[in-house]
Amino acid sequence: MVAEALPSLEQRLADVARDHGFVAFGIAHADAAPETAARLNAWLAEGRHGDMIWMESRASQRGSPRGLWPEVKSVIALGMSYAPQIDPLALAGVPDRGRISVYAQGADYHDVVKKALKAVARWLVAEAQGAEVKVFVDTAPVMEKPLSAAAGLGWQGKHSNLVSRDHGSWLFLGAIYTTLDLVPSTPGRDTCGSCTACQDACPTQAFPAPYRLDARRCISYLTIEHDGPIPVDLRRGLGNRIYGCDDCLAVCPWNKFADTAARHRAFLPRAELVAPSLADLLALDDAGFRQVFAGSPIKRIGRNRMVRNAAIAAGNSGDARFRARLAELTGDESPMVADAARWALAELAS
Ligand code: B12
Ligand code: SF4
Ligand code: SF4
Repeated sequence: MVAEALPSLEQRLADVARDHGFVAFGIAHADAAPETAARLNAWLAEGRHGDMIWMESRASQRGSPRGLWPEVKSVIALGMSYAPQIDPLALAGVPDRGRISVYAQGADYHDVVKKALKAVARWLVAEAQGAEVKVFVDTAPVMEKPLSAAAGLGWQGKHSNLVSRDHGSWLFLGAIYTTLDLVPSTPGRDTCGSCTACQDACPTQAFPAPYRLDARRCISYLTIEHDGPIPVDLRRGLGNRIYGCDDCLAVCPWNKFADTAARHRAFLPRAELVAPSLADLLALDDAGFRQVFAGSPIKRIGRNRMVRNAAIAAGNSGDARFRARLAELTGDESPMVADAARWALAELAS
């Protein structure tokens, strides 16, 4: 009797990843994206990372998997869907509400993706004796987008994020580095063609060229990462975006193929984060902030950045009802909140 061949390790790994909520899976050799380090270094040399000093402090480790871990042979790239069921741009015309980017309306993806990565990695270690693994999502010095493209999950679009034929712009990425020499997948192919929709949609002209982002002008950076006053010339461009921005992602034509049913249930939006009232956000103190944003990735920006962002959105609203609260905030203990409130009052007066 002929024994039936077991599916390959790579196939079983893909199946296990799917069981743990990953809808996109691929494998790349550790040296599959050799141009990445030079591109990262050029970006850093131009200062495009702004005050994200953590991007430059471990650049040699970030630039290539072997820079971080010399023994790594393969990168397993994984994607979890957070595809929205409603148009992320729908709130653009509702100025007394704040817009929170889709990725932050549900549970914190760092927790959800990390837990699933660890489960997949544990399976691999048990299955392939002697395999060593390290798991990463977002915060480690790992270039998740070019590695995912090399592993066939999609391609880096002109907005620089990974676009998938099946899931559009809406994948969280994670990676498992391993000492195993796995069979690589076919790399993704750039299918942007002559489209420029993402570049044209950016409210703050944050793309000096296709595929290149100047983070210092990006609303995601300004509202989340940047701790200080937001440059005055960019404040109107924020509109009512108070945490992150989805515009360049949302206009991508490939989203029409995104399978919204593939969204991981942890990323279902929390009702209070879909269209929060600016009046409520302007009223937040530290304890109130922690209560509303517990369990959400938003919690890490703290009350001051959130109220700064809400004050700028109030200034952009044209709604005189915000004046009284903004006047109170001009005396806020946080200088950046007070500054944003003064600017907003002047905008409303004009
Ligand atoms: C720093 C960072 C940011 C910064 C800078 C973003 C950026 N584009 O670099 C800020 C705060 C602005 C940001 C914003 C967002 N981020 Co972010 N961010 C990161 C982080 C931590 C590192 C990214 C990085 O390495 N940047 C450095 C630059 C140099 O790398 P790069 O963008 O890949 O640049 C490439 C191109 O410039 C390209 N290139 C250069 N020249 C040329 C020429 C040609 C012809 C070509 C083809 C390419 C090319 O080569 C470079 C190297 O690959 C990653 C997590 C991680 N560890 O990877 C998440 C990550 C990229 N972010 C993510 C998300 C979701 C977002 C937001 C959508 C959140 C939001 N809604 O507000 C926005 C999107 C803004 C945008 N258009 O990029 C996801 C993206 C998932 C995906 N599907 O791609 C990631 C992967 C987090 C995760 N684990 O899921 N982010
Ligand atoms: S996230 Fe918004 S601000 Fe940043 S590049 Fe995209 S459209 Fe521009
Ligand atoms: S909007 Fe157009 S150019 Fe931008 S990533 Fe999507 S297909 Fe590419």
